[in-house]
Amino acid sequence: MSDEKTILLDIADGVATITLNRPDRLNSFTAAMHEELRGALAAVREDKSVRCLLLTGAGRGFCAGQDLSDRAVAPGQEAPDLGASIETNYNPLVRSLRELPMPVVCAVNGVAAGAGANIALACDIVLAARSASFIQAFCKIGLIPDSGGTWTLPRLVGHARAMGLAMLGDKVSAEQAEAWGMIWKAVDDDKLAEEAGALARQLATQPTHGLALIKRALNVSLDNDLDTQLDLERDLQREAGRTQDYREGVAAFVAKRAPKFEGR
Ligand code: T3D
Repeated sequence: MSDEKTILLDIADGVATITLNRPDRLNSFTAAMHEELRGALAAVREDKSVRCLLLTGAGRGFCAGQDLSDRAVAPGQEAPDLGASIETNYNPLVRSLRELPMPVVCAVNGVAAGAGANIALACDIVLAARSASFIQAFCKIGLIPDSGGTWTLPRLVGHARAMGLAMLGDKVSAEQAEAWGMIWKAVDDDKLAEEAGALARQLATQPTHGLALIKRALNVSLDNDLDTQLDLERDLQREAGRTQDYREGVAAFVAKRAPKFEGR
């Protein structure tokens, strides 16, 4: 076994970049990689200098979901408890990304399959290289979309497309994903790292607390009725109105100068 890190973490200019790093297995997940990723996400949460997370993959793939090499079951052998794997690894990961109080940008550098696709789609703003693709590969091995896929997909692309993608496991190109509203933007392959980095650095200069409140409001909006959402907006706006960044934003507007947000 190699002792190379399966997760790389780099922090600079207010941006934490996490790179999935098992390129020879298309960055598919092992239990050890999940553990390293949990550690990296904890470090990101604790580092007050971090105001945006950028998630990407090393090599030609973004992530091919669960590493299937230890999932083959010999006749007579008991099947692994996939529910336990989901509970321990994938669900906490998706919750972490959704709950992280800062924008999470995903730069999908290549194929995103199985849980890899749905982890990408759990991020707040998804850019994908034009050659990248998204595959709900689960149905091809008798599984169901996990990592929030059955929740996220219908919300992004509607019931009919979600059902087709989940049952057929067809490959969706980055451009198709953009056209369907599944992701923010498809970009030329050789521009992905540059564009995603610039976007993440720009977001890291913005009112981080305010962006986290936007994320909270939008992440629950499709499950709330209008009254509930109006009440939530009132509460979150009250909180936003008490931030230093709101003061700075208004002061800068009135003084006709560029704001300098501190993220609090
Ligand atoms: O088990 C649990 O804990 C429950 C949770 C499950 C969550 C899931 O994600 S289930 C779904 C698992 N993922 C898949 O089913 C996708 C499997 N991979 C593929 O279908 C294809 O590799 C791709 C469509 C993603 C890419 O195809 P292609 O032709 O570009 O690449 P390739 O040649 O298939 O893969 C390159 C190498 O990566 C290859 O190894 P080799 O031949 O060079 O030694 C391949 O075996 C390896 N690889 C790709 N995906 C996985 C993998 N190795 C282990 N696990 C993988 N998921």
